[in-house]
Amino acid sequence: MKKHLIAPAFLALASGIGSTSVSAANLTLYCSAQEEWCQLMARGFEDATGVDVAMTRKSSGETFAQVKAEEANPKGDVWWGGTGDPHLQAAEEDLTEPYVSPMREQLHPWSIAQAESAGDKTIGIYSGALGYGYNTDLLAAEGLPEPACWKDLLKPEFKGHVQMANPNSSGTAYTTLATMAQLFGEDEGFEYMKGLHANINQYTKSGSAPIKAAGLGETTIGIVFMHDAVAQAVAGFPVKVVAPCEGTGYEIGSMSIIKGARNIDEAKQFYDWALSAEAQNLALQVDAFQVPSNMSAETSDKAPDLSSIKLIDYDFKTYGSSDTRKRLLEKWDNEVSVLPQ
Ligand code: S7P
Repeated sequence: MKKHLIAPAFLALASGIGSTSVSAANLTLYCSAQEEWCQLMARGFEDATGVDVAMTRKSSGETFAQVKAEEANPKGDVWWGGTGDPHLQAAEEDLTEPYVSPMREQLHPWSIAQAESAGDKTIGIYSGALGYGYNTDLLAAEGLPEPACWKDLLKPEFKGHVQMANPNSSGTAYTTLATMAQLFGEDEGFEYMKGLHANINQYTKSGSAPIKAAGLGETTIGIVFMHDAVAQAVAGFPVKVVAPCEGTGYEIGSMSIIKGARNIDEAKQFYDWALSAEAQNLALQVDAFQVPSNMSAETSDKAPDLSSIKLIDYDFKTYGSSDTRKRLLEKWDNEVSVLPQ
């Protein structure tokens, strides 16, 4: 389809008609889901519309920081994917644009609730529960007990065996921090993060990296969204997925149009398309096991069944607010990450 748009421009130039060329439309997409899914969404939109997409993949916290840094001179048009908290913070800080898509009636209530809580500056595109996964071969080889709860990860025998991302760069890791603050209360939640720190072998930049490392046998346990752990098991790695016994937090993966988007028409076109069942079904081609927000989109039978997991009533309004997110990250930087291991 893109070729069809390029053809008139080429013919006009070749025949010397007019001084302005007909150029293909463009979209700059910032993507915070997994790389393969980001690529597929970019190419899928190009195929569906003929709009050229320049896509950059970065973690959720990193993309938030980029959008904030570019506030005076926005370069991105749409931010698709990544945990909802930094999208909510971007909405509060007026970095994103309100838009009410005609596709809204096709969406689950949790997706629309996300939009309504942010003055329509963001919307839910998928959801998924936090948990962890472990390498069954490594665990057995090390003679370690099977963990089933969050608190199991604090046991001294797991020293050096646990990996998670840095909550500043990663939405997954911020969800972990916010989950502990809600599950155990803020003080006890920070005590938990300090205890966990003693067992951490590495804080990665990307949220899904720890379970990829577990699959490869580079760490025993990775704290991630459960769907990212399922993806490793489905890919054939010896990974067991755990829904922690105390209960757990979850994400509403989100999408926002960046304020001052240079290609606002294409941004809205992408936004509407990305909410369609057809676009959301692309997830199945890349083993993305999140639950889609379009009620007619398919959920893989391998996706974690959220109705069977003990989910906390995650307070997106509070933990996605600018004050709370900044404060918790600062506290983690000052009180947790600096501790000796
Ligand atoms: O891999 C998919 C996923 O878990 O990644 C997103 C995540 O926020 C991006 O990675 P970071 O943790 O590094 O920010 C989630 O939204 C998504 O489900």
